[in-house]
Amino acid sequence: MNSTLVAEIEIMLDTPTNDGLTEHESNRELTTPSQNDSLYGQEFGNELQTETPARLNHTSIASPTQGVHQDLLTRYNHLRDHTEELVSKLEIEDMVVQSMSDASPTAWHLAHTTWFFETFVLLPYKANYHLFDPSIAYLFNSYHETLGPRHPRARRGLITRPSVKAIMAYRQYVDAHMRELLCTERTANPKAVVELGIAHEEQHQELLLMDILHLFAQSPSKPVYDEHGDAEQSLLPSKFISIAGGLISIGTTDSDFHFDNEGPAHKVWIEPYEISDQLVTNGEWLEFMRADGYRRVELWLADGWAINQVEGWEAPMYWEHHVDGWYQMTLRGLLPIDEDAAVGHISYYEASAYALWREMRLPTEAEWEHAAKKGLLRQVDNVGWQWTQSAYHPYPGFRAADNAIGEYNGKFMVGQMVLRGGAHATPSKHTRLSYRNFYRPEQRWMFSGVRLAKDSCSLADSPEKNTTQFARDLISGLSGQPKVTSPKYFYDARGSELFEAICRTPEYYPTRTEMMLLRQSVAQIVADIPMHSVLVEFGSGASEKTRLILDAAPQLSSYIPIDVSDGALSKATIRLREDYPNLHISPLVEDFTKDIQLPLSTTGKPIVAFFPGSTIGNFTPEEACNLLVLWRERLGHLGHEVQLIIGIDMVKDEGTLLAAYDDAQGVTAEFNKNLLLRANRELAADFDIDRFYHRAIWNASEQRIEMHLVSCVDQVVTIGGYRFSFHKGEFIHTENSHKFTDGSFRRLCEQAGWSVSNHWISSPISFSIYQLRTLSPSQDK
Ligand code: SAH
Ligand code: AVI
Repeated sequence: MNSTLVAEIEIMLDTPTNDGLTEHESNRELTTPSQNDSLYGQEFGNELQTETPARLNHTSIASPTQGVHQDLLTRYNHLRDHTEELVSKLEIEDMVVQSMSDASPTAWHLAHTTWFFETFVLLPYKANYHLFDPSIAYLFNSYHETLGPRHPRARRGLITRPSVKAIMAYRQYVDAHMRELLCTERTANPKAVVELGIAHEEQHQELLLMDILHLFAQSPSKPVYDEHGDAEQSLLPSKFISIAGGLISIGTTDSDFHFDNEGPAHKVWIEPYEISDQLVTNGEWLEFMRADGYRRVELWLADGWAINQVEGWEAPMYWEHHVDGWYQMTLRGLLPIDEDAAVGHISYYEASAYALWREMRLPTEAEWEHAAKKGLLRQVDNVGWQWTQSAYHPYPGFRAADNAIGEYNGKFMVGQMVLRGGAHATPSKHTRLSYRNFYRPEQRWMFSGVRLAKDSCSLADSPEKNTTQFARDLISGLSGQPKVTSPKYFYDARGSELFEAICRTPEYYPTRTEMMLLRQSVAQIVADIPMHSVLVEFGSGASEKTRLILDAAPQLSSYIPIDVSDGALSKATIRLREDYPNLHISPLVEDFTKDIQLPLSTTGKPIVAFFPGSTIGNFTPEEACNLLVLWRERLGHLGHEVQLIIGIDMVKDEGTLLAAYDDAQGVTAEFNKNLLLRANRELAADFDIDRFYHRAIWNASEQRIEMHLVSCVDQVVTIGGYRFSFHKGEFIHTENSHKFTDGSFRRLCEQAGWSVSNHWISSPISFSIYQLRTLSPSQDK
């Protein structure tokens, strides 16, 4: 496999003990004759020369206490066992054949990975270590010219001796010495190089499967490697996620093992974009084929078109057309195409043509990493590697170390494209969100798929297409009398931060009161939650209240926070994933008033919906009723049982209410005005926020607090080419916050078809939590 398999290890050497022993293997010699035969699957720098251990200086990998490396030993054992498990499914005859020059025989992988440990760990670190066989380096050293003569890559399939049996004996010999080394107290610490060796062999585990698949695909008998092997995952309906542009940071800041090409972390400017949460499917690819995508020159990059012509591409690699339709060679043998599975074995050129045909594009690696770190993507690293439209180049600030490793990286950072994620064949825990895999654009024997992206429709770019929902809603809301806006637009990243700041003001009692009530009553609240329930939260924000539920209800198996604020959602998701590693968290950036599709994995599981904060109060009674009906119908159809735990703010004295919505520090005022600033930022509007002031009033007849933004003067505001005039004193009605009595809330529930099964009220009476139930579909006649 190709990723720069060079950890941030600085190995400074002036007197190598084994002169010239370096490794650099390429798995990707070019297949087209016009291109030179430089190999680009970099696995290890040619500069990683063995040396006296005392000279090893590991810069970015924390040194453990020297001595017995129990953790490393366990990982080493697991690694080596796993490789042998992978090859146990093969016959000896499968192991020596090389099906193309990019691929290597299994026996070669087995020996080469072993040679790596022998050369870079045992020789420098193990006293009195004797080479198993001095001729091995010539055969199984992968790459470097500087090492002197080596066996040509394209002729690895001609190596029948050492036999597979002898190679296995070589593995055992090296394993025995490695185990001894890792169990021995030492002064020099081999951890960094062993880590590298582990990552190196993990890459070969995937390569081995790629190469076996290629080999088996050539065979008329279409052998099955593993009939129970990793199935291509079936997909849920995919959707595009909108992500705000701005200055973001990518690259690793991790002190754990990583390759040097993953850093340094640096800033990247991205424009607003949309990215699919899932990969393109075989079914979608078939549509491209039916639309003659492979024959339409206008969709293809020039170099891609040339290869397409020469090789006569008409489908992804490993697809075969039979009388009854398309089949695909897989590790499970030749199978009919599964239209719901992700398409694989796609070259960059095909991916790019497909994206163009869909009038989209591939994501840049910055866009990919940003979305993945926010936790917004599915099929991140367990289905297929995903092409990005980013060329593989050094990150800004990347400096080749002044040893040969650094030199090696620099020289391979050209002519290849970055893939992100990971594949079903990638060993688990091998990849990271900062991991940069890379291949040449024409290659397709790896497990490579496609994730689409597109530019967000910008109002400034296309004034006639006011396509963003915010623009449409704002323009329509300001066109009526009185002028209104939806409170859901408060919550961009800044708005969500301001809401959290409101919750900390002394005047805003609801959050504190509800938290206290939850703490007091949580045992009762969660008492009826069945095993393996799914917690679905509407308007989850920072998910702080949720933690009380999660802590008290370990029987919850998954959590689906839903929020329009992707900023708040992604921050909360990252923190929750750290704190609740066993909980399956699937965030959804959605408007919960819409008909949201929950992941199919929730089907049949008991659903517990959570709607705290009295956010229901931000809807008019009619809207609130519609919302409760929608959830009853939708959630009721998915789960056997549904309950809704909902927080309700109660009617109380006007002074307390007004103070809560007009706090002395002005945080609520800033929250309210942020709506105008958001319109300026996202829609190129020209609100002068100093010409509006925040107002909160108690509307006694409707039993609600209203928030307004009042115009201080006569003025005209422009939004995306539309002009809105305000006269002095005219206001935008930005939010309602309805307050309830026990009676008014119970009536609402009844109207919406929910029954109250329990409720808890704060003392003094200020805030309530209700547990509502609906009948399961089977009971619901
Ligand atoms: N549940 C949290 C946050 C309440 S603030 C708490 O109780 O403290 C309201 C949250 O609902 C915000 O995070 C906001 O972004 C989200 N929200 C408001 N309207 C929404 C809508 N229509 N769809 C999805 N999320 C919405
Ligand atoms: C989210 N929602 C319930 C809050 C409320 O109290 O209506 C929003 C808010 N508006 C101003 N302060 C807080």
